[in-house]
Amino acid sequence: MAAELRRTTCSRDCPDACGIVAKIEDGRPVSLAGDPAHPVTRGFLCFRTSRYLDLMSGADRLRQPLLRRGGSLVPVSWEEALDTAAAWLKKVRTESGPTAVFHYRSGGSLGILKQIADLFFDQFGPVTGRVGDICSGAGEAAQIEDFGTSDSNALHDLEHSRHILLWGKNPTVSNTHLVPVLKQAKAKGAQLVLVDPIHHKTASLCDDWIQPAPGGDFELALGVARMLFDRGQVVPEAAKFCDGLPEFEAIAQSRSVADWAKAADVPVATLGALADRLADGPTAILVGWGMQRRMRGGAIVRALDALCALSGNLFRSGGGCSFYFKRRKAFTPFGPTVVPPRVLREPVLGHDLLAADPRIRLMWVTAGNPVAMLPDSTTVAAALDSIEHLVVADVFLTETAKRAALVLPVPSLLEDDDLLGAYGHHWIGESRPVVLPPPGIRHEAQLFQDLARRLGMHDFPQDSIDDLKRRALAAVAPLGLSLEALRQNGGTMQSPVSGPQLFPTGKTLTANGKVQLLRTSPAPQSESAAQPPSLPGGSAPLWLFSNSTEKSQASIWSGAGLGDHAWIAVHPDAVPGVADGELVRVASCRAELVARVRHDRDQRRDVAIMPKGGSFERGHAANALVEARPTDLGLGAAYLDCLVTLAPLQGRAR
Ligand SMILES: Nc1nc2c(c(=O)[nH]1)N[C@H]1C(S)=C(S)[C@@H](COP(=O)(O)OP(=O)(O)OC[C@H]3O[C@@H](n4cnc5c(=O)[nH]c(N)nc54)[C@H](O)[C@@H]3O)O[C@H]1N2
Ligand SMILES: Nc1nc2c(c(=O)[nH]1)N[C@H]1C(S)=C(S)[C@@H](COP(=O)(O)OP(=O)(O)OC[C@H]3O[C@@H](n4cnc5c(=O)[nH]c(N)nc54)[C@H](O)[C@@H]3O)O[C@H]1N2
Ligand code: SF4
Ligand SMILES: [Mo]
Repeated sequence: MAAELRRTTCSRDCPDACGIVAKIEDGRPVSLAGDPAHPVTRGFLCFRTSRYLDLMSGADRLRQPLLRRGGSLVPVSWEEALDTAAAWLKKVRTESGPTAVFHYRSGGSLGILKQIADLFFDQFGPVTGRVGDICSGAGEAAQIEDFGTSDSNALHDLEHSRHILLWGKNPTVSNTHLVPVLKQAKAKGAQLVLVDPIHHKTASLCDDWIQPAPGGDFELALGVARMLFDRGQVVPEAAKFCDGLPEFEAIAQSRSVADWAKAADVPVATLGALADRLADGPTAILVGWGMQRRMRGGAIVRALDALCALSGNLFRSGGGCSFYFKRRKAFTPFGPTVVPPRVLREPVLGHDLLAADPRIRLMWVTAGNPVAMLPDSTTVAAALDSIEHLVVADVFLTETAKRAALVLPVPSLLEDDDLLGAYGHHWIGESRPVVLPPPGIRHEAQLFQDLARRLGMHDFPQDSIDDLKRRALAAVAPLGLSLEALRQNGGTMQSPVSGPQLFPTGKTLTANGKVQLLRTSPAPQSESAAQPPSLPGGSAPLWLFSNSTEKSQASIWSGAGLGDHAWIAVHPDAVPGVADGELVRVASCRAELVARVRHDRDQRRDVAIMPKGGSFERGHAANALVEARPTDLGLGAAYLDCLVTLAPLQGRAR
């Protein structure tokens, strides 16, 4: 039979929302490629999704509902699974009220129809909800405070930049399809600068690489701000379009340039060079998501917003301070429709679950693996284990699903049917099943429709998937982005509600249209983390980075995975007497684990790097080490304010 090409859109929690072309032979997908016609995907996929077919047919793939019986999870029919879920939901609501139910939805799929789950729990309850955002909470809150929104100029506007500052960003790994845009900007003369305490592949793309102390970005930015003020590089109109200018200037003037530079651990000349690049605009600042996962994360992003505004780069093409592309902007939301009567904080979820009074009796997890991915995995795992009815809907049998009383299998990203916005560009995509899911799998919207019928929820939408998509596109269909138009355009169209520039009229979206500058200084970075135990023969405390890796999407690994031990990368001088490849004890104020050392001469001596998404059960999880603490703004999680010590394993086991 001839091969057929079918298109869909990647729904993973990734800025790129790629167009995927699946090659189908005899009804089976045989290979995946990037859509060459998609203006951002440009014909290639990342490591993790190009190998998705292996995952889909792998051992951990869920193929039918599982119910806990006599201690183990056994396959059951959908009838039984949904009858059970409905009975539990009813019982808990009747006996303890709807707030004894907690719905936790993470970003495993960015499909907009996943909001149906929120709508379901609003209508069933309202139940206890989640507040905060461990992913981008601090940065978004910072930008909303400063600019009234967190969104960006069009992606390809970067081609008009003279300088692009990649501030704490590693697009080679976590935003792959930005790389060709950066290369194009470079070809047009732009200079690229990376600001990152960690050396990584993206450095090789850049003209300059600044390696500040971990979390030293606030001091670095304020030192640059002071230089802008001192050298007359603040644009004269700044006083008109900013509120809080005297207060911000007072922070900048509170220390000498030399002091700021010392606190950031960079040479004074580096600050001057950055100030010059900002003054020689258009200069775009691309703010990564990593460094706002710190106690001072909000303040750091606010300082970068200020640099952009004061140097006159906010309202111009080729400029901007881009943290996020507002991926839901084009869609009419399904939820939230009510203010939840009670909330639990995502960054400290383990604690809040255990402390909830009245207690949570039923927790429903949609598209997340909190055991592996939330800080302080041990407490999260204990909290989940304490719940009477844990229901998990997922594609794979994750560490969270393994703890569940009921597991509901949902379509994989190649079987799903949904709409996607992106947080790395302004295109909208449709996902359509390129292959039918196995018979034991049900679309997540249909799952809630079936459940709603069982529970007599007459207001819950029972529309077809296509009609749900039409509802989501209701506001943009009159502007040309209807479902039909999307299909005629190969499943991808530019959002009609996002233009080339975010602030084309010189006004922000704050109440008075002005930039609201940061007015107070945060506590020093040195106060951000609890000291780890001092281990005999061990290292000094090192800042633990748990960064994205090419081969995994958070806890979902493609390819061979981590093997017996997670790796931990350090400078060869960081841990005395430990050779490359040796096993070490890694200890934080929370826990201890064993990992295999990788030496890397390009790293600072005060850092250690582990993968972001290691397994908790296998002792690979950085999150076992990370203390659960909220960021200064937006209830993000301060994942990266974690100090660890490393020491050789006793007996030198290898
Ligand atoms: N391959 C892959 N891609 C992904 C993901 C994945 O798991 N795997 N996850 C996706 C998700 S959920 C998100 S939110 C994004 C994540 O996007 P990011 O969090 O931006 O991803 P990382 O690649 O981990 O890059 C973070 C960078 O911030 C740097 N950094 C950390 N602390 C500091 C600091 O104090 N100062 C400075 N200047 N830099 C600092 C780190 O060294 C690292 O290079 O990526 C998405 N893309
Ligand atoms: N140490 C450390 N921890 C971190 C980070 C870090 O940088 N360092 N980064 C944080 C960030 S940025 C994020 S966003 C979080 C990510 O945390 P999570 O969102 O919990 O990450 P995943 O492990 O990808 O879990 C998502 C799950 O959703 C499932 N899934 C996929 N599609 C669907 C679907 O359509 N429906 C349902 N029901 N399930 C689906 C996937 O199979 C997967 O198991 O991790 C955070 N944790
Ligand atoms: S995970 Fe990201 S880069 Fe990879 S295919 Fe999906 S959208 Fe593209
Ligand atoms: Mo994220």
